[in-house]
This record gives sequence, structure tokens and C-alpha cells, in this order.
Amino acid sequence: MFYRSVACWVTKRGRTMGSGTWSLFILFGLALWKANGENKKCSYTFLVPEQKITGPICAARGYSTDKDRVTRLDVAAVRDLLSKQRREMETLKLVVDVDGNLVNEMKLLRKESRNMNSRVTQLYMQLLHEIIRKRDNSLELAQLETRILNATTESLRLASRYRELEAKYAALSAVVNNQSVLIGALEERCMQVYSRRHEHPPMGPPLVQVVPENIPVNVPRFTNEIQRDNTRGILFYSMMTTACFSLLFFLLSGPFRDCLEAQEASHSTSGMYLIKPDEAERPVQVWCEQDIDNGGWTVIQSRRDGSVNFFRNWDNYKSGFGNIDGEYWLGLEGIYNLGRQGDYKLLVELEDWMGKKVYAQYSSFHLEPESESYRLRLGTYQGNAGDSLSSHNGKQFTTLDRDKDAFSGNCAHFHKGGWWYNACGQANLNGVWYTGGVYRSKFQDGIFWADYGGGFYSMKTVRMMIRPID
Ligand SMILES: [Ca+2]
Repeated sequence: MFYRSVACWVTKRGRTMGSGTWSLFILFGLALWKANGENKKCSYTFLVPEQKITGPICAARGYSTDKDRVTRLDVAAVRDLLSKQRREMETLKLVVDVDGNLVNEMKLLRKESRNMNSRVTQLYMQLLHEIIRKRDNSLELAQLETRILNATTESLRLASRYRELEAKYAALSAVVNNQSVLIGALEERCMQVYSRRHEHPPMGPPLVQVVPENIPVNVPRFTNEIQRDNTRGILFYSMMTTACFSLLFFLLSGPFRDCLEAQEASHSTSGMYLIKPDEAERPVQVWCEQDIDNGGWTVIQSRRDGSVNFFRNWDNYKSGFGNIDGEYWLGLEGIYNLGRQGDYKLLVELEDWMGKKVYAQYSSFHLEPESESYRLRLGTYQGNAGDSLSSHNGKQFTTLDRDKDAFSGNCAHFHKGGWWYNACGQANLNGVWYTGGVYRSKFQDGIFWADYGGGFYSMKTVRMMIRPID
């Protein structure tokens, strides 16, 4: 049966096999025949060339040992191949494991990358914000620079202007110097001419040498403030108020002979009144002091703030000037007319710059007529200011344009006022109103009362007032 199977398989394959194949099968058939003939004690030996088997192996178990040997070699080779592939698989597994780690690391790296991106974005925003802020700062800096440039330009302009002014000042100084030289030369020329005409150059009056018993205590000041000539506005106001008061008094009562008569007519309030002395041609305004020493005092002179210039001519002193409610001079003619209608006494009220008030009272007071240049007639002194007026008793009135004093020059020029100057005097109540008390001047032209403060102490307020003798 086996033979038939082989023959059949050979027949089928014989159509496609070559001569080599046929030889192989012949040898294979002879071998089989030998195996069957062992029983006949006959043996054959075949030498078959070894060839590599690449295709499927068809082995019949239990029939051929050579054929089993070839198969084992192949199996060993396959095993080698398998072990090799197993190692490669292990290697690949290791590689896969490594790749897994790499994947994890990659994930971590991605996560870190995302974090880094977020951080980078945040930093970018911060950088953007910083850039914007710096741009704003740059704008402010630019504005500041512009301002600095403007200020620098302005300072340069001012410096240039200052240099120009300096140059002008230098030129003016040169002019002044030249003028000074010229004035000096002219003065020298005048002195030469004057000395040819007169034996002696003009001298000022002797200074007051009286050492006062009462010296005002105050801080020495040397301001020599010039009198303010703001009388125009005040005069307008005074004229208006005067007109109102005049109308009022004419309608209601008065004019009175003096302030005592006004007081006796129940006008006990100090203020402006209209009086008309008996011999006066027309009424005049005065300030009536009804509050001190029983009242009834007609104020003939008042100084208190330097608002009125007292360095005036004869006509002004004759008719009077100033403001009734401020500084004023009643007028020599008015004072003369008052004195003609009775016996009057004089009260001089003085206030220093510490606010202390002193007084000097004279038992009688009147003036002689204009033909006698309003000569002063005084009674005896009484008071606490010192007697600085008795030396003027019997003296005529002197103004800058009418010299009636006992001095070779005009005392009014030196003392800058109008007064019953002697040569020149111990009192100058119509002088220059200085602030602060002590003043500096070449001549004693302040409002001084020599027995109170000396000749270089200018009083703060002064009032001269008269009242009929009781
Ligand atoms: Ca004189």
C-alpha cells in the first residue's frame, strides 16, 4: 500500500519534476527496497549530496533516520532564529519600556512647556505693561524737558535783560557822577559868589540845647518819613461833610461864638461845629473838644498823622488849612478874632509814640492883629510837659515867605513850618510829622516840644485848644 502511495505521488509530481529530482526519487526507492529486503540479508549504501531544505518537509515517521536528522538541524536553526527573535523582542521590549519612559517624560515636558508658555505670556504682558508705562514716563520726561528748556530760555532772556539793565545803570551812574561833579562845581561857584557878597556863609539856627525833664521811652527809630500829601481826597470829603454840617447848624442852632457857647447850648458832644466870633466876617468850622477838662475847648491846631503839609506860606496860615476832623490849622485871623471876644486860656496836649499824653496850659492866650504879625501873648505856664512856649511869648508869626523872627535867617526855612519863632525856638508844633519819635535831620524840623523829648523827638499827636477863662 505504501508503494502505491509513493508511486501515485511520484506520478503526480512527475509531470513537473526535472531529471535531478527523478534521480533523488530513484535513490529513495532503492532505499525503501533495501529496507524491505533486510529480511533477505542484503544491504545498500547510497551517498546522497547534502542539500538545504527551504520548502515544507514531508517526513514519514519511523521509515528514515537520515530524514529525521536533517529536520533537527532545521529545527535547531529555527530555534536559533526564534531565540534570536526572542532576544530581539526583549530588546524591543526594553526599547518599548524606554519609549514609555520617554512618553512620560514627554508628557511632563509638554506640561512644563504649557506652564512655560503661560509664564512667558504673563511675562510678555508684564513687559508690555512696562513698555507702556515707560512710554508714559517718556512723555512726562519729554514734557519736563520742554519745561526745563522753557525755563532755561526764560532765564537766559532775563539774564540778557539784566545785562542790558546793568549797562543802562552803568550809563546812568556815569551821568549821575557827571551831574554830581557839575553840581559840586556850581556849589563851589555859588559859595565863592556868596562869600564875595557876605562876610559869613548862611548858618542854621542853634539847635535846641534844652535837656528835657521828661524823655519819652521808646525804641529809637530814624525813619524820617516824608509827609503824605493826600489832602486832595480828604479835602473833598471834608468839604462834603462840612457842607452838610454847615447846613445842619445853620438850621438848628448857631453858629456859636466858640465851643464853650456850643457846650452851654447843650452840645456836649465832641465834633465839628460852626462858630462865628463876634468880629469875624464869616463863620468858620472848628473841632470842639467837649470831653476833656470839662469841655468847651475850641481846637485851633491839630496834628496826628502827617496827612497835611504844614510847610505853607503866610496866606495859608492866615486863613487856615487842613481837615477839621483830621489835621488842620484854624487860621491866624480866626484865632485872633476868637481872642478878641474875651479872655482865653491855652491848652497844649501832647502825645508821644508810647501813647503817653502830657499837657502844657497857659493862663491867658491871645494874638495881636495882622499888622503886628499876629504876635503871641501868653500867660503863665502850668502842666507836666514842661514850658517850651514861654520863650515864644511876644514873638511875631513867621512863615517861609514872611520872616518876622529874631534869627538872621528865616526860621521857617529851617524848621519847615510857620510859628512864633524866636531864634528860633523851643517848640515847633507846625513842623514835619515824623514817625517813631526820634528822627534825624540836619535842622530840627520835627514836631518837637523841647522840654519833652528834646529837639530831635517828634511828637505823635499835638492839639492846641483855647477856652474862655472861668
Ligand atoms: Ca529872621
